[in-house]
Amino acid sequence: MKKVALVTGVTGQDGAYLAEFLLNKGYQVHGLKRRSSLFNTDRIDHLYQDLHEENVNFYLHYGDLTDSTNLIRIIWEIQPHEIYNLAAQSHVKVSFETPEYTANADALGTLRLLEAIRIMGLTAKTKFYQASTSELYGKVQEIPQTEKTQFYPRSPYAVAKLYSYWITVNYREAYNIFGCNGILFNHESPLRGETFVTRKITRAVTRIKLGLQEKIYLGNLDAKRDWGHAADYVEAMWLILQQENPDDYVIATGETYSVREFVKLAFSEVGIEIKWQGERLEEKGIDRATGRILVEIDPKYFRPTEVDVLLGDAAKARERLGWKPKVSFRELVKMMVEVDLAGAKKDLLCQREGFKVNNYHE
Ligand code: NDP
Ligand code: GDR
Repeated sequence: MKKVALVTGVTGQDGAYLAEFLLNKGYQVHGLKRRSSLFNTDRIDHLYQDLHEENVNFYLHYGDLTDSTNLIRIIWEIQPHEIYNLAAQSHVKVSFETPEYTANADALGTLRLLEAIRIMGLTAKTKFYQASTSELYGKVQEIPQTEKTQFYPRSPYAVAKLYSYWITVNYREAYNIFGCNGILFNHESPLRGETFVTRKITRAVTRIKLGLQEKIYLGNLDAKRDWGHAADYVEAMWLILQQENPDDYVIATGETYSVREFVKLAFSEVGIEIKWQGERLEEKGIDRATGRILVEIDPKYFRPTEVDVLLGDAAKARERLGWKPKVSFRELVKMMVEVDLAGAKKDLLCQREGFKVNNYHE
């Protein structure tokens, strides 16, 4: 009998890596995807299986975390052994602009899934993974952060995720659901959404290199993050659900770098050496060789409340799950730059052939 998994957020960065990982492990994978006016399955198109063929193991279902009856029906139909709740409005800055929707999807969405498990009598069968986040730590209470560090969320996103963290713990204690939180620190990849800072930087750097873009506008360069690779992190999600007892785990690399350091390293990957000049809003990143300004600050990218430093201690995951990250910070930056450089070269070709190319500053 194949194990059956439901992955919400399957069209996102982590959903794509996790679906592939589970298929390789022999699972039957069901993914929840939202209806959209454009195709939104780019990240998982390579996993597509024709439903008319035999031995299909990958299915997509239309759904939304704000729609209880839809979730109940899908869970009832597929009777999953494991649910990975990765769906979320996952952009911290956007959550300040859409706080109510963020709470609905990121907080109540989790409750809807847990309630579906409970009311359909699946508590003994269905294990539940909640995509919790280092954003829960928010305003720094302790460095490094462990499973025991106090939470202090600093955005509507993080507050919604705080609810999800605790409702998962509560359903574990109240109803014996095998519910677990992976408290994952930032993880990136070439599949990262273009408006998160790492991908925004690697895209811009490669486009600047090829003359497709003049400069990049960023917000807070001082913010420090513990950045790992998404493929390593989805393995941790799976390991968390394979343990004898449900528990919560920090997943992190144990290294932290500033946004400024990320920018410098990404530029150096394409042979450009950046020097910094000026302070705060006036700070600029200048090409040492040509004197051109390549990085400027735009206050619109600052957040009303910021998370200054994240640095995780994944000792518990190391000891109990046998998990450790494989990809280093340098390798991650290099890999993201390489993939974006290939994309930028394609765009350059299109431009030369007369197609329009967009510049992204978001
Ligand atoms: P993405 O933003 O790349 O993906 C989010 C996914 O959720 C997409 O598939 C999106 O669909 C879907 N989604 C959004 N809203 C809804 C909704 N209302 N109903 C159903 N689906 C919805 O995020 P990541 O893959 O980076 O992250 C996965 C999860 O892990 C998220 O919950 C995130 O908050 C959390 N997390 C991420 C970390 C990271 O560093 N990446 C760190 C810690 C936690 P669509 O494609 O249609 O937009
Ligand atoms: P984060 O990721 O908020 O940590 O949330 P993001 O990449 O958006 O920001 C990281 C840091 O960079 C600073 N920053 C900018 N950020 C963006 N997006 N754009 C900019 O131009 C810019 N300039 C500076 C930010 O202020 C911040 O300090 C991610 C998401 O994946 C969450 O879903 C997840 O929970 C956490 O990581 C862990």
